[in-house]
Amino acid sequence: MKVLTLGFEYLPVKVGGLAEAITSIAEGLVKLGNEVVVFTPDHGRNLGEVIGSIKVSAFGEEVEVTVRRREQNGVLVYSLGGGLLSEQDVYGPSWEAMLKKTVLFGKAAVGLMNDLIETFKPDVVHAHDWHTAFALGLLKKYFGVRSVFTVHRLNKAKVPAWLFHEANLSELAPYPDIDPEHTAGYITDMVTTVSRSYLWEEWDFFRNFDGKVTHVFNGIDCSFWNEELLENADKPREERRKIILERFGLSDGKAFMFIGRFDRAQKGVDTLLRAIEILSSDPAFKDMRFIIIGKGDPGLEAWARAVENRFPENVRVVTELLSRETVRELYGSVDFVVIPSYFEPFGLVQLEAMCLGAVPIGSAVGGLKDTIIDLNTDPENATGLLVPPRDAFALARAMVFAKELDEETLRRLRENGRKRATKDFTWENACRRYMRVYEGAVDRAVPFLR
Ligand code: NHF
Repeated sequence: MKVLTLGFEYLPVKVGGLAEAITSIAEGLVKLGNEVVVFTPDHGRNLGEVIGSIKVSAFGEEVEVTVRRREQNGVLVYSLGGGLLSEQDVYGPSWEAMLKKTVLFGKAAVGLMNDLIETFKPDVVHAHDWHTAFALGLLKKYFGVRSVFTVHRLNKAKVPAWLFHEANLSELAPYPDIDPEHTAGYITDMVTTVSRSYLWEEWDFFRNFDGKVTHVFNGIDCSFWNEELLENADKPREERRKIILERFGLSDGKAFMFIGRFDRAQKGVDTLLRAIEILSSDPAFKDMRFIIIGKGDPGLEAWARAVENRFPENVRVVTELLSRETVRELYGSVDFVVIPSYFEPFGLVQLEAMCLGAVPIGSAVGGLKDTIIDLNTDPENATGLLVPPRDAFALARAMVFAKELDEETLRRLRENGRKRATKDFTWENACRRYMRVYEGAVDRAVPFLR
């Protein structure tokens, strides 16, 4: 098939997990014999060779859009620059500027399609997340192509209707404030999201498109997250743990790690900090070590530092950016990775951990619930532990329980986890399912069959 992919992030441009997902899907589709073309804003990166330009009128002026093209692992990537499309901050510098960027991207996408249509007529347009809503609407309007809209994370924000007028999509904006991800879902042929549990957790949104909604799990590429590539691959795991803890100035103990954004809306570092405070009065605490990696909200950073200062023998907070190799070394050395998210459409950390034999302890939400098999529910196939979200006491209890697990159980959890990450959640599986979605030959989320 000929697939046109639309996305605001495409590697090497990366803000979060979105870049990894869109790129892996595009490349995976190529491996399965599809022709894949990507349209993405250039975000001031100047990637690829300039092949032409398009004049677009938007917001009362004429913008000269530069079209660059590169081939990246079999995928033809067109990046659109000029005006706000060259703004370095992918989702900035302000909400208004970003909204204008999404409109400009949509209009430029039509210009580019006009140039390509005689040589590349897509069978399907695959749009990722709401930033591509205007592009999707316009491509649908002018070229009538079948389309799929994938939600990686709901944004749940409204934008003023005049943006739709400005995008030449007045017919999609009958009210003053419009939710663009709702509009995208409304006009597209199929709507997907990245895990089954997230779909049902957000059914209030997805029910609006009942009949054309399904999930496609993301995957993980274990070729990088691979134990054989560790610096100390030849040493036993306990030995590696000792070395890594020492590197962070900690003596040996059961090691728990958190890696992620310090935010108040999703990643739940506050739940972990609270759990550590609760644990500090437990006798088990003296043998527990916590490495907390991330940054973001200044209040949460200050709280994390305060916890570190209070328990310098047990807690390390790392706010500087670590190389992927260092993160790999950590996954391959610590005992547990804690993912206390309030919600998680799919999540990558738990699978990266599983690839490298770290046992995940995650909130029972979204993709975490779908990828981690809980020890208390299915001991034979378990890959980790699930705890209720936003519950510091439950997390504290789970961490003490984890600390006491015997070697044999730990070995089984690791083994199962590795298998699950490398066999069940591959990008190839994801792409095969997307191909069925493109053809409409896929099961749907049916509320009365739940
Ligand atoms: O993995 C890519 C990513 C997900 O859970 C993640 C998220 C955003 O929040 O699909 O998108």
